[in-house]
Amino acid sequence: MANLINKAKDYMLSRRSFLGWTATLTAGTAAMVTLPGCGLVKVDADKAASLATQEGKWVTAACWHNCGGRCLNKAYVVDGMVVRQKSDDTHPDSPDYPQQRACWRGHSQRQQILGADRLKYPMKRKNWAPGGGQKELRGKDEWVRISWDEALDLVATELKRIKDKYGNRSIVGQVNQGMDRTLSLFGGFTTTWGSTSYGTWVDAGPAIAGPYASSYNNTGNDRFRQRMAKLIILWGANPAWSQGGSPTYHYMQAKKAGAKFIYIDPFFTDSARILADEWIPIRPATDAAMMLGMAYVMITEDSSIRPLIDWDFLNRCTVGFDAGHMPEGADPKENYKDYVLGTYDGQPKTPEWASEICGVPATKIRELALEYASTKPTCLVANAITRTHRAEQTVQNIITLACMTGNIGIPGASAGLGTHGSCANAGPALVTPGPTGLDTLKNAVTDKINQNEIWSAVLDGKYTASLNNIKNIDIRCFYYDAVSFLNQKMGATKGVEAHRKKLEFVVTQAYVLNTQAKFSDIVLPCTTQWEKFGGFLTGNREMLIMFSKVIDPLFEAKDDIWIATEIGKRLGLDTKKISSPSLQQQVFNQLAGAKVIKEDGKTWEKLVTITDADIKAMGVTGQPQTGRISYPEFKEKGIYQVQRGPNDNFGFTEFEDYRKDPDKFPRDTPSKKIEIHCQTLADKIKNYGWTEMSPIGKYFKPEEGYEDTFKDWAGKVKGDYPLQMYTIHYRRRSHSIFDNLPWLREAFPQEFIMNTTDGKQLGLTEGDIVKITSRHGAVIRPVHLTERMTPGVTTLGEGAWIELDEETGLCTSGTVNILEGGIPTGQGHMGSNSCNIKVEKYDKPLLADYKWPQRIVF
Ligand SMILES: Nc1nc2c(c(=O)[nH]1)N[C@H]1C(S)=C(S)[C@@H](COP(=O)(O)OP(=O)(O)OC[C@H]3O[C@@H](n4cnc5c(=O)[nH]c(N)nc54)[C@H](O)[C@@H]3O)O[C@H]1N2
Ligand SMILES: Nc1nc2c(c(=O)[nH]1)N[C@H]1C(S)=C(S)[C@@H](COP(=O)(O)OP(=O)(O)OC[C@H]3O[C@@H](n4cnc5c(=O)[nH]c(N)nc54)[C@H](O)[C@@H]3O)O[C@H]1N2
Ligand code: SF4
Ligand SMILES: [Mo]
Repeated sequence: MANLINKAKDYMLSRRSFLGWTATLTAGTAAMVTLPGCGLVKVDADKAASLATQEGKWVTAACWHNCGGRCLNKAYVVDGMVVRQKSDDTHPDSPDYPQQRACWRGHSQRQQILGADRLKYPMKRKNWAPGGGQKELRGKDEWVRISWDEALDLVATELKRIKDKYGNRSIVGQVNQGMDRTLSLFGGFTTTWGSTSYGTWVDAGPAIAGPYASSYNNTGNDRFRQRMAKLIILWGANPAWSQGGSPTYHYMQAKKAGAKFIYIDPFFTDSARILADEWIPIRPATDAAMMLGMAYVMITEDSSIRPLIDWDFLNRCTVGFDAGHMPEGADPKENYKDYVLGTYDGQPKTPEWASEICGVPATKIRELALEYASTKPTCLVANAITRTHRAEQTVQNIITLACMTGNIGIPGASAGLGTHGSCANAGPALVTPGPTGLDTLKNAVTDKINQNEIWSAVLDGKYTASLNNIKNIDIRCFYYDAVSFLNQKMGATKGVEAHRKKLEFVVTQAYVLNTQAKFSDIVLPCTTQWEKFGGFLTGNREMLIMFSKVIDPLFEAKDDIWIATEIGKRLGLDTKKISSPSLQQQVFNQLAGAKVIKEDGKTWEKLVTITDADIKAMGVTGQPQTGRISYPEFKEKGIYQVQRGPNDNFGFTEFEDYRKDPDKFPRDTPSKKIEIHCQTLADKIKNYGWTEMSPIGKYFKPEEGYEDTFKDWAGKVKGDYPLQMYTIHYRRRSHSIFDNLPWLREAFPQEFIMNTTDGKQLGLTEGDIVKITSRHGAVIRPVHLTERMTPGVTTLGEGAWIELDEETGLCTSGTVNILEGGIPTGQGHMGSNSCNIKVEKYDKPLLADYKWPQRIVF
C-alpha cells in the first residue's frame, strides 16, 4: 500500500484522482487510459472527481477462484465504474453466526478485473502460420492485434485443417467454459485426468471406506461438533494460508472450547503460530512412516490397564487389521498388525525405524501415539500429505490409525481431509442452488491422458492407457480456457518444450496474458465474472452466494460462451446446443431450484420467492414461486446464510450412523465395512500401470522423497539433489490467479524458504538470489532463511506465472512446476510435495517482482 501511495504521489494525483485509479469506464470510453506499472486502469481527473460526489450502489461481485473459500465481496459502482469494495456486513459477526468476510485477494479483485494488463483485443502471434509457423518462438514472440472476425475464422479454419489431417484425437481440450461443447459437437477432443488437488484422498478414501457424505471425503464434524474435540492434530494443513473463508476462525473456537492443537508440518506456519500448542517438524512425504511407528507403539503397548486400541470398533466395523479379521479371499498373512510388527518381513516398524525416515525423534513418535490413542475425541486433519508420490499409503494409514483409536464416528472425532469449504465444517450442504438445465454433450474421443504424461505424450506420441496398454497418439493442437494447465501441472519444463517443438496450433481464451495465453498462437480476450450476467457460488455448507454483473465488458472482451458459439457457427455446428439455455436462463433455473433445509434438519423448502415481475425483469421463462427470501432481497444481499446454533439439527459427524449400527448402515465396499485391507484399491492402482501398492498401508519409498536426496541411502551419502522441496499454497494467489497483481506481489513476495542453518552452510544470507535446480528444471528467487523451516527441507509457493529468461533458460518467477517433473505413480495424482533440489548462490541481481512490468500487450 505504501508503494501504491508513493506512486500516487509520483503521478502528482490528488486524492480524488487516486480514487479514479480504482474506477474504470466501460469499453470504448475515451477518458480511459492505462498506466503501466501502477496496475490499474485510470480515468481522467474530472470524471473521477464527479464520481466521488455521485451516489452509487453496492453490487455483489464474484470471487470465483479456487482458493478453498467463498466470501462475500461487494463492489460500489458509480456510473458504471467500480469505486471501492467491501465485504460481508449483512449481519453482525459472531462465532456462531460468522460473516463470510473476504481476504486480501478478494479485496484486491478490482486490480485484477480493472488491471492495466487486461487483454483488450483478439491477437495473433506474429510468427505463427497455419501448421505452427515458428513454433520455437512461442512464449516470446510479438503479438499482432486482429479483429474478432479474423480471429474466429482463423481458429475455425485451423481446427478443421487439423481435424482433417490428424483426426479429433490430435486436439487436446482443456476447456470447461463452452468450447468443451463446441469441440464435442465437432467430433470430440482428447482430455486429461488425474487429481491435482486432493491428492490420493479422491480415490483412496472412498475405496477404503465407501463414498463419504461430506464433500472432498472429509471425515470431519460440522463446526459446532468440532468444538467438542479434545485434541486436534493438523497434519499437513495450513488453514491460515490455504483454507479461505472461516476455517481458521472455527478452529479458534475449538481452541477456546479447550482443544489442544498438535501441528505436524515441516514449516512452522501462521496456522501453527495461531493454533499450535506443539509443533512437530517432519520431512515431507515421510508421514506414512511416522504413522506406522505410532501404530507399532499402540499395538505393542496396548493393555487392559492402559487400553490404546479400540478393539470393539476394529472388530465390528473394519476388516484387515489382524489375521482373524481378513476380508474374504485375502491372504491372512497380509494383515496390518503383522506388517507393523514385522512378523513376516523381519522389519518391525518401530518408532526408531520411522524416525530414521521422517526425522521425528522416536520418543516423540511414541509420546504422540500414546496421546492420540488415549484422547477422545481427537481429530486428525490431513491435507497436503496426500499430495506426494505414493501417498495412497498415507491415506491407508490415516484411516487405519483412526480406526485403531476409535476416533471415527464420534462427535468431535475425525480423520480426513480438511480443505476447502468443509475444513472445520464438514457435512452436506444446508442450502444449494438448483441445476442449470444444461445437458452434457458426449465427447466421442475416448483418449484420456494422465496429467503426468501429457507433455511426454505430445513429444513422444505415447501414453499409458492402463496396465501393459501403451497407446499411440499424435497431438497437434491445444485449446485452453479456464484452467491454468501449462503452469499448474507438474513437468512444465517439458510442457514448454512441447509447445516450442511439436504443437501446430495453440489457442487460449483468457482475460489476462496468463502462462498458457503467452505460449499460444491465438489469444481471445474473455470477460470476467464481473462482466457477465451473474451466478452462484457455493462454499461452506451454510451459505449460498448469488453474484451479479458489476460492469459492462471491457474493451473487446467477449463472453466465453459467445466465443464458443461463434466458433461453432464457423464449424457448421448446431449452435443451439452450445449456447442454450442462455446464461440468464441457467441462473434463473438455479435460482428457482434453490432449496434450503428446514429446522428439523430433514426436510427442504424452496429458497427464493420469485414473482412474474422478477421473471420479466430477468428476461427468462419460468413460473412464479414462493420461498424463504424474495429475489430482490437475495440479489441485494448477495448471500443466504443458514443461521445455526449449538443445539440445532444440522450437526454432522461422518460415519456416525455406521459406527452405531454397521449392519443397518453398511459402507459401500465389498465387505460392507471399512477396509484396512483394501484389495479394490490395490487392484485399481495396479491397473493404472505405473506402480504396485499393497492392500494395507505399507511404506514404500516415494519417488523423489527424502530417501532420494541420497545417492547411497544405506551409507547416508547425499546425492546431487540433497534437499527436499515441497510446494505450498500461497497467500498471494489462488493457484496462478492473482499472481499478476502488483498489490499482492508487494505484500507477499515469492520467496524461496529454507532453514537458516542450511542457508548459512551454503554461504547464503537473507534475501540473496539463489538458483534452485531439480532433475527437471531450474528457477531463481530470493531466499528467505528461517528457523521455522525444518532442516533439509525447502518450499516455494505454487502458482507463479512462468517467466523464462531466454538467455539463461532459467525461470525468474519461481514457478514450481518448472522444477517438478510429472512422475506418474499410484492413481496418477500429482505428487507435488515430493521433489529433490540443490541450491546455490546466483550472482546476478533480480528486481523485486512487484516492480516488474506488467504483461500489457496493447
Ligand atoms: N491462498 C491459497 N489458498 C488456497 C489455494 C491457493 O491456491 N491459494 N488453493 C486451494 C486448493 S485448490 C487446495 S487443494 C488447498 C490445499 O490446501 P492444503 O493442502 O492445506 O495446503 P498446502 O499449502 O499445500 O499444505 C498445507 C500444509 O502442509 C504442509 N506440508 C506439505 N507437504 C507436507 C508433507 O509431506 N508432510 C507434512 N506433514 N506436511 C506437509 C505445508 O507446509 C503446509 O503448511 O488450498 C486451497 N486454498
Ligand atoms: N506444483 C504444484 N502444482 C500445483 C499445486 C501444488 O500444490 N503444487 N496445486 C494444485 C492444485 S491443489 C490445484 S486445484 C490446481 C489448480 O489448477 P488450475 O485450476 O489449472 O489453476 P488456476 O490458476 O486456478 O487456473 C484457472 C485459470 O482460469 C482462468 N479463468 C478464470 N475465470 C475464467 C473465465 O471465466 N474464462 C476463462 N477463459 N478463463 C478463466 C484464470 O485466469 C486462470 O488462468 O493446481 C495444482 N498445481
Ligand atoms: S478467501 Fe478466496 S473467495 Fe474469499 S475473498 Fe479470498 S480469494 Fe476470494
Ligand atoms: Mo486444489
